[in-house]
Amino acid sequence: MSERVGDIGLIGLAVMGQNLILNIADHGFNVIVYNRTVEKVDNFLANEAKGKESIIGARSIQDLAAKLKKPRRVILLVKAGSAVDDFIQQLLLHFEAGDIIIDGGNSEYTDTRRRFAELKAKGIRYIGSGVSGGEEGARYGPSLMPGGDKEAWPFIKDIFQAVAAKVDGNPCCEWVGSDGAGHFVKMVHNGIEYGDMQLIGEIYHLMVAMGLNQDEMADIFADWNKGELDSFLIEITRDILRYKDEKSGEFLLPKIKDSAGQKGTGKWTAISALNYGVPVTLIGEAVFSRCLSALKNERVEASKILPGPENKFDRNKTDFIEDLKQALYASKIVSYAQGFMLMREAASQYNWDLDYGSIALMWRGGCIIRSVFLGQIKLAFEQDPKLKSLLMAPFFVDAIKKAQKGWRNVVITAVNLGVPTPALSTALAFYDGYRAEKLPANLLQAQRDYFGAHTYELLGEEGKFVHTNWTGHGGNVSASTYTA
Ligand code: NBP
Repeated sequence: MSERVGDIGLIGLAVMGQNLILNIADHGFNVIVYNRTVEKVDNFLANEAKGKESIIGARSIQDLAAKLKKPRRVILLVKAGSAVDDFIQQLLLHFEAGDIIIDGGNSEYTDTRRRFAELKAKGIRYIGSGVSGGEEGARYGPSLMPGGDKEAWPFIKDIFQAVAAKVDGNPCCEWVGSDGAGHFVKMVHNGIEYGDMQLIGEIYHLMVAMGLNQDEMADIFADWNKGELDSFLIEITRDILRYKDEKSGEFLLPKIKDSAGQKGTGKWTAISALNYGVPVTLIGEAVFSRCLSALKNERVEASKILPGPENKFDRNKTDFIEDLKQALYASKIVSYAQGFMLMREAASQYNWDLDYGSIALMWRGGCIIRSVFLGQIKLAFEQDPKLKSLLMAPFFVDAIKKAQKGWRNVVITAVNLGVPTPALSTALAFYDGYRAEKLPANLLQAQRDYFGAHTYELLGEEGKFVHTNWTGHGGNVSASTYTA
């Protein structure tokens, strides 16, 4: 056997890296493995990878480069940020034109765009790939969203599609688009994950307010998981609700501190939405809700001072449970519609030729937001690849038509009970705004013109900006130097 035995290299022996290596090896590829702290290579080979001849250790980047077949292919699964740049610099000392560097971490797509351009100039093919599904996904089939230098795709396609999750035999991995497209799509995926989790949290909060016990709640989630809401997050919510602490024999969930953490990808999605002017309101609310939850001490103090409504839950429980299901489903449709709007806008800015049906398929299995529902999204984009919004797809028009009565009941009830439902409510507000032929922005434009001479357009005379001297003592000069 030649010394160059490695089909692919993988740097980063933490939870994701170790599991992905085992997955790649299971599919018949030789993997050269390396880690900054080199003892972890020895530990990994002596434990998790013991007896697996296709997993080969490297003791330096030079050693790794020497063991890889050409063109060399290496995946970085290290902490996002400077660690990625550091490894790229080290790899450049030993790699040559045509070699392929893949960043599988949660890098910001702007970093990926920068690295792609820098490496392109050096002849290195760079890929930024979203990897989703956590530890379990990495081990047994993640959702993979590769983007960057398309010339590299034929060299990694077999490995990526072999290790990816499969739905009906189709791999949850396809080429996404150039430069940062893979990481952008992964970022939106994570944002949608924030949204889905927040929606489920609000439904749980309402169930508590209804006086349901945890077994009843778990049964409802188990039932919902058999229909259109069938998804990984509904499934784990059912299991979390049923889970009892071994020591006490009591439910664990109520004992967990209600203060949420976050790693940043939801925030990046909301920031991108603001930057591109796309109303991704649900993910925004999901991020802010985590921020509000983190103000635990302040909330405890406020709970003793700030009064809420006196109302008690007085609806028929069975009916309201059905309403909750409809509210969750309709809000989810809005959230995904918003996420796809954001991807469409970024695609137009960066000239990415995104295939939205294929993205839905990539998310259909292997990742945290995997669900039956994504199959319907895939179908909607297959039927009309130019679909402006998911909300306009006949299937979803019909779904919301059926769901909206229950959805509105839920938001009204939540307001009456004083239960915060920012995600369910913003989804409904977006829906009503999106379907409104007229919004009160005419008044807003008049106000802007009144105080700042920002001008406005008259209906039927679009493109012609006029200014009115509203008070009689203002000037007739309009502001052209800035917009607010
Ligand atoms: P971590 O994100 O915890 O990163 C650990 C790895 O990064 C180790 O190999 C560590 O080397 C290396 N590293 C660090 Br930390 N700082 C470094 C530096 N300055 N220079 C070089 N190497 C450095 O690992 P993970 O949880 O397996 O995640 C890997 C990537 O995948 C991340 O980008 C993460 O965001 C992403 N991701 C994670 C999940 C998940 O569920 N965990 C899911 C999807 C994506 P050392 O051993 O020498 O400290």
